[in-house]
Amino acid sequence: MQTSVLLITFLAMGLVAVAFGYVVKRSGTRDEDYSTITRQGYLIRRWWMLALCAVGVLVSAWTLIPFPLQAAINGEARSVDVVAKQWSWEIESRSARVGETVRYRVTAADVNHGFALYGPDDQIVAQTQAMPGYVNELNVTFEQPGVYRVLCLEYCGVAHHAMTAEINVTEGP
Ligand SMILES: [Cu+2]
Repeated sequence: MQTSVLLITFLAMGLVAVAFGYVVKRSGTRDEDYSTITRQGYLIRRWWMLALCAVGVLVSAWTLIPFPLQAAINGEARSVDVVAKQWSWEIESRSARVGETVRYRVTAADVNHGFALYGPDDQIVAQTQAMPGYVNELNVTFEQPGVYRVLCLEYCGVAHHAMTAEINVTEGP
């Protein structure tokens, strides 16, 4: 992966250098009337700009509508208090059902921690800061059964790596 990225980078740099050299070689101090070319260029630029704006608006709308942090709550969410402290998690309930929405109310007892929830496939599902004096609410709708892991995502001292917990998600009503 790293090697491919390096090769692609060098290739792209080479292409830019060739294009640059070509332009420098072709440039001169000839006096010519460029007005038709300029007019054409401005026309292309205007339409290109409008097309890019349209694409930008469409892509933004398409990707922001299912905004992951504001996952819609279908019906009731169950509140679960979470307190982070050096170096463990105090989680009111360590189980949930598939399809259930849990509202984790996350705070910290000492220093800043990071509450991160990883799914059974080790992909991050949701995360929020755990801060003393604040309660951050994180709505999570569990979509697949299995063992979810809570890891601390904010370096909080020598045993930061040991700040883990498990949440069991099971199928059923
Ligand atoms: Cu921590």
